Amino acid sequence: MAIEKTFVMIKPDGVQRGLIGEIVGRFEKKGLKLVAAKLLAVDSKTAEAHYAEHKERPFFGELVSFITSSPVFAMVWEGENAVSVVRSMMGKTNPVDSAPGTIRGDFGLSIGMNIIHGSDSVENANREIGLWFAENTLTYSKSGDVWIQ
Ligand code: DAT
Ligand code: MG
Repeated sequence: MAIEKTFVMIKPDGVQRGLIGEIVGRFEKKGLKLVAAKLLAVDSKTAEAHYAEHKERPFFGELVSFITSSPVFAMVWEGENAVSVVRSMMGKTNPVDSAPGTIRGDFGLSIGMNIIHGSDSVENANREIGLWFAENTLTYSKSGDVWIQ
């Protein structure tokens, strides 16, 4: 058993297109547990820190201005192998290459506006949770847990 936490963000395009409920519903139905969530306007400093690994890439400026252009919905999800489970439910970085049934495969067409972010490793998840949620994530039991884990 490896219970992990992962940072997930519905990007401005997902929020504007009314996909918060659809995406949250997928993770809930999968059996992951929501342990933190907030809708927020992102400042450039947070966006740059979040995407620091891409700062030399040609699309970095575009990425930061996209993420800061309109509110995002930030969350932390917990569960067995949560990091890789969320990544596989998201689909590939480019929605055009993402399989139907994945979030990007079902809802996206553009690599720039690909709807969702999910941490790509436990190490990055811990770093991102620290960056986005200075307040603590919650610890609680759900009555359905016994039927999932
Ligand atoms: P992911 O979001 O799947 O982890 P990533 O970490 O490689 O992908 O890149 C972060 C984001 O940057 C990605 O969601 C969309 C944007 N991006 C990546 N490659 C790009 C490219 N070639 N052109 C434009 N935007 C890109
Ligand atoms: Mg990434």
